Amino acid sequence: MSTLVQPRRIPLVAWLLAVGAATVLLLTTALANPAAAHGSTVDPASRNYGCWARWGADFQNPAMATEDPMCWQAWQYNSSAMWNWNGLYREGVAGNHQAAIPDGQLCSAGRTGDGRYNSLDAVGAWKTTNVANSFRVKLWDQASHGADYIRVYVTKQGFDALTKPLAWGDLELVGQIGNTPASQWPTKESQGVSIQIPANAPGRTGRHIVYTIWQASHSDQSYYLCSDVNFGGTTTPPPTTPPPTTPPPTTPPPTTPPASAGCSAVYKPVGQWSGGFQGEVEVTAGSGAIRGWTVTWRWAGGQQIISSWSATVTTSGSTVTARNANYNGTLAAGGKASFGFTGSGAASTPTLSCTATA
Ligand SMILES: [Cu+2]
Repeated sequence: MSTLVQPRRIPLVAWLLAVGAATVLLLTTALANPAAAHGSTVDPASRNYGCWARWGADFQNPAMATEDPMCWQAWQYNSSAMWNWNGLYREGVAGNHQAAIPDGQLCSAGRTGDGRYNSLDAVGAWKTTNVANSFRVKLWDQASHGADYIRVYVTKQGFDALTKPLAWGDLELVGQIGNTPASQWPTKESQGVSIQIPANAPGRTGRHIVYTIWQASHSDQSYYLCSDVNFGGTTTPPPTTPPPTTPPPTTPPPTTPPASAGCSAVYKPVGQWSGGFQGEVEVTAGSGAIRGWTVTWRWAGGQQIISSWSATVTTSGSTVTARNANYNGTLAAGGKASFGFTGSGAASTPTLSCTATA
């Protein structure tokens, strides 16, 4: 920017007043918009956060063109997508993410920000982070917005991220958290806070895309973040897993049959959108401990399960059977477990029945 030069024809006092007014205006604008920092997924890194972290200090190095060509094209297209790695959001979506963002534009949040992030939709060999099938997504919230919810999706096995633009139909929900104010995010960062969302994507191998939707608790601000991962990679060890549980010492068989080892199940609608919906089922053990549970119901309107988590869900005709996952079948008397799913068709509240294994 050129240095300020007093224009000749304007009297000095008028000029000073004009500059003063402009300064006040700038300050007012800055104060009205304090959340200049926002956030992103940093591990596995979002596309633009990763390009910024790897090359921000050396972004004109031509070696990037061969060593990291997807980042190179992104830097060439618009470097502000990297400098503003924390600003990949839309406002006013009102939860209708699929309506707001066309297929093929998921990684740019529907070409948000006047197209600043369009290069992130490019299909190709983005650098990946190695992850295990059970992994965590770390989200850094620089502005301490907190979250109404965070949803983590992974592409289905068979999706080819090297040749196919990402579409909503390629994704399965594999992890999520609900309303979590920033004060409850566990890690204080140099700026803001961070949280790790557990995700479980069984059956995945090789290259995939993790897609994270962060609904910030800050007006209606929704972040859409593509992270490229490699399942089963070997350069980083999988996250620490608890040691295998040894069977408990032999206990004498109970002399009386356990008290009514039943269970009950309650359906909770989570959300719905055009042509689909998401639900959660809470299972509660009866007055006795149980070692497993099965929840069944029938759809009345031709609904189909699209994806599910924390239970093994099978469908036969209109009948759905959900069995506990291996980690949430054992419940103490009155203990609770829950599982979730997304479905296609009209949202409805099914009548559930629950049977327990004592
Ligand atoms: Cu923000």
